[in-house]
Amino acid sequence: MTDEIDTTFLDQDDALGQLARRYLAAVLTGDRRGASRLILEAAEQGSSIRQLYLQVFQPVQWEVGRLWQRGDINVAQEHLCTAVTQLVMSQLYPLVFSCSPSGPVAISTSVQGNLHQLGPSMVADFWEMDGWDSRFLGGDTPNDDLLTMLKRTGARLLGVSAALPNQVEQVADLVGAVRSGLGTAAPTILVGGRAFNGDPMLWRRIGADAYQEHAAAASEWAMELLKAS
Ligand code: B12
Repeated sequence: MTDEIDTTFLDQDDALGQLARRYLAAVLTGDRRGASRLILEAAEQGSSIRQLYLQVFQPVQWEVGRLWQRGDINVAQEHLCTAVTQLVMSQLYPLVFSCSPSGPVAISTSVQGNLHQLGPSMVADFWEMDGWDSRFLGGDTPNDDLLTMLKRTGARLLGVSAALPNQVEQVADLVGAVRSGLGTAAPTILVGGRAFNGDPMLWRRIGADAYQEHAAAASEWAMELLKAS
């Protein structure tokens, strides 16, 4: 019997699947320049940001987690891969910022206690490319300070990420604080991340407005919100 730990996330057999395997190999041998070059060349040759994020960076990061869980790589190697991916994503920002935002403010963050940043940063970048005036706050944002920022910016959309089951309670607290602190001015609250993925109704029980599984779904869902407003 195989379970998640024995099944690679890098099983796609097309050009992007091959790129993902080469990118991971470059990072694991410490070749940051090579890893960066692979992605920038793919972007030049027409791969979109959405493809590179969801078909290269995301499965590579998941694979890194699997390799770590198996004991095949250590935390230093995971840190290197994550740091390179964050670096290369930032090299793609001229493309992410190629259109001026015309929509309302959308904020994406990891909930207080959650140190995992890449998922909500991808969500923020997709929203930016969709025309939202998007802000990514990083990981472990204190609930009180987030509330202050929501008030100051008049954000219409808040995306909150939780990676581990024990972070869901923090999201519930945040949802409660946003609703009681902002009343009718509260933004629409979308939740996501690994902690929500196993239970598609969990978002409802903690009082959020919606849940989406990945950045592409979060983007499509938020487009509908924009159209409806
Ligand atoms: C990198 C990493 C870290 C780094 C993060 C650094 C950083 N700057 O981000 C560090 C070292 C801090 C870390 C710490 C820990 N980690 Co960690 N980590 C990872 C790893 C390898 C990759 C995460 C990542 O970048 N994923 C890539 C992104 C793109 O994928 P994603 O997060 O799933 O996001 C997508 C969707 O989920 C969704 N989404 C995410 N957020 C949101 C938000 C909204 C609003 C929406 C709509 C959608 C959405 O859209 C995203 C894009 O499509 C994962 C493996 C994995 N499977 O993810 C483990 C993993 C999540 N970590 C794990 C663990 C156990 C830990 C620690 C507890 C380890 C420890 N003993 O200390 C700590 C906990 C820290 C904390 N308090 O949060 C486990 C969790 C297992 C579980 N029980 O669920 C994993 C799965 C590894 C594993 N295979 O066992 N980790």
